[in-house]
Amino acid sequence: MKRMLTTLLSVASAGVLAACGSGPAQDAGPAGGSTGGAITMGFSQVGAESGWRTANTVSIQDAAKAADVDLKFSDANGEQENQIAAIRSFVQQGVDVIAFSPVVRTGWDAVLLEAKNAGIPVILTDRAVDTEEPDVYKTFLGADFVREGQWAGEWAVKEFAAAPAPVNIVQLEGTTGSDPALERTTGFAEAIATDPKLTVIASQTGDFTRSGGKQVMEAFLKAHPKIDLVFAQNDDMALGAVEAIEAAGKKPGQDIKIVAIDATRDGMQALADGKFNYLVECNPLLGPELMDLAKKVVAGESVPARVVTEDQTFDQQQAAAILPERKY
Ligand code: GZL
Repeated sequence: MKRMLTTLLSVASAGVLAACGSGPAQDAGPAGGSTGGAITMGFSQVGAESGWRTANTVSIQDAAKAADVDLKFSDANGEQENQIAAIRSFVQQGVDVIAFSPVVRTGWDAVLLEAKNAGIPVILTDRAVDTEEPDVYKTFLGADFVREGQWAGEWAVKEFAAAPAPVNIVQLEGTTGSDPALERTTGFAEAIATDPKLTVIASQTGDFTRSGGKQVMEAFLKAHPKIDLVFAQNDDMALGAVEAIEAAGKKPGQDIKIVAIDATRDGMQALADGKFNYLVECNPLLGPELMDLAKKVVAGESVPARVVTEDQTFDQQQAAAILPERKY
């Protein structure tokens, strides 16, 4: 089990979270609900597309309660315009701090400038943005997605070292234009480039959802008679791929190996069951650290520009031991 050195801090896993995949976490109510906490935070969440997202939402809502932060939580249902509208609403309401997980990397300059001009600090969590505007957010809290992709690729190179050429890989990409999809693709490609017999023969977005992963994998199986490995950029798409592979009469984890990123409970179960072969964790429990950063930012304290969470990896042997205590 590898553990990436934490560049700045590890994210403490806090709180008992509902098992992933148990349906979207209850919204904390429409933006505007408040309970008179020490500071008010407007949070715009991507949506409820995956087990990871559910765990992330619960972590943020639980941490806000524990930190006495009034949380105005908005679920964007995967749409950037909904996030932009929510951020504008938070500015109009005069919240103390805005935090959000940007569904895609681009298109945020105008609304981030509006928050800056209103004197409301912004924190990016989970995903980063591309912007030319200086000082439009105070810090980024989240994982190093390139490293996650590299770890998945490094495992693939080792796993297929003795295999004959070609080793055909299909890639299930996350949401098009999102930070994790772009960077995990980069990291994985860099790692497998060390062994030319490993080739990505097909790559398509499954939008980080189980149904998306299943649909894309069904098409890949029809188009490609020899697939040796699936690299799925999250567990949910990998679990959808398992359904497609089994429906095609093949054994996931044996006929077609699977490496995925997130390591949520459902993914860890598939790893323990031998249907996945390797998992790279992306810790969703960002809530406690986000609240600490928010209080510092509102108090005018300086915070690091980038706060990278700790990741680790799991193989099948480790999965069975980990499962009983897995909180998400
Ligand atoms: C990663 C996060 C990704 C997860 C997916 O930090 O943005 O979005 O890997 C989720 O499961 O949908």
